[in-house]
Amino acid sequence: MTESAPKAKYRSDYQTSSHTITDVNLTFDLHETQTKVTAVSQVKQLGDESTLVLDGENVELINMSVNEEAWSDFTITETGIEISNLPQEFELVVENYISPSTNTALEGLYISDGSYCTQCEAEGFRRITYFLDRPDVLAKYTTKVIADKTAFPYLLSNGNKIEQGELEGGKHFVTWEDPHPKPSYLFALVAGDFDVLRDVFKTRSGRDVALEIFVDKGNLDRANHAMVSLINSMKWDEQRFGLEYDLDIYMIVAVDFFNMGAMENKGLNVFNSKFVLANDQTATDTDYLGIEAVIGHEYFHNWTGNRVTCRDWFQLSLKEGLTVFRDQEFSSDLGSRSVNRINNVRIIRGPQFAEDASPMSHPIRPDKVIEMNNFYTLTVYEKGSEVIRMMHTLLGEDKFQAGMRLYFERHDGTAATCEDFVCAMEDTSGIDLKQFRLWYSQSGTPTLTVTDSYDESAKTYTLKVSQHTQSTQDQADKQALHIPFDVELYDEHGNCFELRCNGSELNNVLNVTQNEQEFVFENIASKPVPSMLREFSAPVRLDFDYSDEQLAFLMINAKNDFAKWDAGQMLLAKYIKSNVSSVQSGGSVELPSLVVDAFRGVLLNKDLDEAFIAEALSLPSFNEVAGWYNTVDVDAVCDVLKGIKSLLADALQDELSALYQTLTQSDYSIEHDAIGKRSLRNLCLQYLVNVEDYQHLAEQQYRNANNMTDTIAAMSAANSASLSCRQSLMDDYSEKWSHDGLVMDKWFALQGSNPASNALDNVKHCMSHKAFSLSNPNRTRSLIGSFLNMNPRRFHDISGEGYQFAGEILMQLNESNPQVASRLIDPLLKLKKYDEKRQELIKLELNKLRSLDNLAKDLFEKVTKALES
Ligand code: B3K
Ligand code: ZN
Repeated sequence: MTESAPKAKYRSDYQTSSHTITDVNLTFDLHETQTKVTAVSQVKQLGDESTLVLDGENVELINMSVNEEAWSDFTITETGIEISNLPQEFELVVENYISPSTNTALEGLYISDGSYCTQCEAEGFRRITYFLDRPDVLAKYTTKVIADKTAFPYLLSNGNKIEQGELEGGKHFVTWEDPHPKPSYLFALVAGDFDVLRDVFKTRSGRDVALEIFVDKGNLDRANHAMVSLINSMKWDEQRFGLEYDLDIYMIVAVDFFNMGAMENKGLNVFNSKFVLANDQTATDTDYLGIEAVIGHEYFHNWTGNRVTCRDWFQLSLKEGLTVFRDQEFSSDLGSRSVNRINNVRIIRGPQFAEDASPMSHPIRPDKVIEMNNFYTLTVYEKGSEVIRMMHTLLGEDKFQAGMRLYFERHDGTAATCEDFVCAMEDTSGIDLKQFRLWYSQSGTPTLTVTDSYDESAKTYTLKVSQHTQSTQDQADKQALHIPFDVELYDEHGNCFELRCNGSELNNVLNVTQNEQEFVFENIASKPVPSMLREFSAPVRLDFDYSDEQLAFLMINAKNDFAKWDAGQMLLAKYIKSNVSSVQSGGSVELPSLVVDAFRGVLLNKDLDEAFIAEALSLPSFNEVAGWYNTVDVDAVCDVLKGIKSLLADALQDELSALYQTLTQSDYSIEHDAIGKRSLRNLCLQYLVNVEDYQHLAEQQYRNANNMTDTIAAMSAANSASLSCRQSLMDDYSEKWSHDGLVMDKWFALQGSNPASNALDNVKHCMSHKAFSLSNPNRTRSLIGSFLNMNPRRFHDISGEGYQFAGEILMQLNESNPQVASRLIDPLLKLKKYDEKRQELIKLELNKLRSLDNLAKDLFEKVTKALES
């Protein structure tokens, strides 16, 4: 960077706004390169400062007036405009131009496949007009949109439609009014031609809400599941949280060019089409479940995010952690609680723990930010949700819901802080959360180290628990946290002991609050097997020296599925680690029969759900395993994971193949039971293709599949086992779907994760596929993202070619779409995890980026942190 380095903002520097805007009246005259925006704002000075500093980026000012008088007392700065000599209260009119068609960053107003749409969170509204673009300024919006009537029959914005009409020159207009004051990041506008799926939802108080889902022409047959999910979300929020929708209309628009998943704009959600469009021929079961979760998430934001919003962006987890918790509960109430929990825990133990250990480590409420978009992270979202979940564990459902009610009573219609939320929980429950608050300010992953001892004569069993959080790049000193530690003790018959601990009754959850603590359980008749950190009661690593027999025992006897699964994962972890050491010293991969038999037992257990069995038989990902090591040996870990899979496949082939046959379903349905059967059957296939006799199943399944889940499972099996049929399946699919980018994303993702030695050349070649475009974030993430994140062997190839390729792509994206670039760079930030040679090669690429004279602040923030590590 030759220009001055981007400046950081600190949480501790928060100051209230000098002014507020109570009402804003916007007019958009849409034009590809010269959209005219007129903003009429009612402004009030709040303190002593009379100069008004507005944010603005890439906006071209035409005119300004104050109280109907032309105003020239202003200075345009790098970050906005400073307007001076203003009265206490006034009407400000700003007229400016913006250029949607050249907006490749997809922030502010841009064009997606011919439709206009907006993305304003976090700080995109300033790319529309000069404004107080901060979440604690809440205004009432009225928005008039003008555009050509034929090309853009639908003109949408937040709230209710209050007027529409024809204009000269083939144009028309629609005016929207949103009665709920909101921050600028929740503003939205859409203009285009769509097919619309309509429905009505009757709220529990009897009001009718019009539901409208807008999709590209021809996609109506893919919008149904989104509508069903929306209706389920509205019902669920009424039933479980007592929260009702508050406008007469709820609109969702699906667009193809979108930087993330979706956006909760008031009354007008804009969605990445990936999280709306699905039918059995184009979407997998995972896609269906993803749509349900994201539709739910954005809907739940209406209360947790929109009605109560964030005071400043450092408080992001206030709305995101809480809303993720709500969407996880929604999915768990509608589907399988254990499978949902397993998948959420995998995210924490894999990529979230990796983020904690990376140069980007930060607490769920960050203290220092250069580019806010860089903090929409797994830590803020997923760990943020775990922090809410721990409060839920400590309080129980009833008190937690009472806390929610108090939170809304106190803060509805305002911009609040994380502290406000914790206070509401504390005040309703009477539970002291003083030490618990550290979860908001302390980064990193704590480790709980546990040892046990049994006193035969006293009939007591003691758990010694110590906690330690390693320093992170952002924070050297760590304190002891308040950790809810859920335990259960089993006797040899698999019955649970009643828990009396340190002299009082215990309802499973121990409060770990000190660096070292002892918990003595009384009346324990025989040495128990402990089940610990049940339901993953805190986002920590557990270190306990379980024997193989104890883990195999828990896999059978634990009372809940999550604990069974976790025991299986711990057993696998032991043998992944020991095999990695053995492979490193020239040995081969081996598994004792106890391990194989334990998994055979799970596979044959008729009492278990199929979906659960599939999870129990799934090995941890490379990325999760990498997190167990300071320096990861890429090839050894890949060899071991592959080796274990082959060993299990070989030993269990009869059981796997029998199950594969029995689980065949003739019709496709997205009932949870049917999804579970498919996922177990496809897991069997994934194993079986490692045994020569069964390799034909992949192609057979591909040819016979009547739904996308089975198609992709067949291709994925062929891809990961490098079967000879792989190429012909890939070609067939590409021929069938190359007109549809969204469906091709699955194909691009397989190309990215292809384990073959020529994978990088293939990936480069795929970039000229007619369905690929680097300007589309979904395509980029599918192909390039999966190569960087899901292809450890080829990406980390010691030649450095993978890193160089990443560097080149990042340079292009730095100019066109810094937000997408900044997501993509994450694997390169973890350079310290690899050997010195690889570290040097990665550094080379990071330094090239660092020396660009137009490095976007998104990348600047990450690259500098990584180079400092
Ligand atoms: N609130 C948006 C995310 C905005 C990301 C800005 N870079 C979607 C969500 O979390 O619901
Ligand atoms: Zn969210």
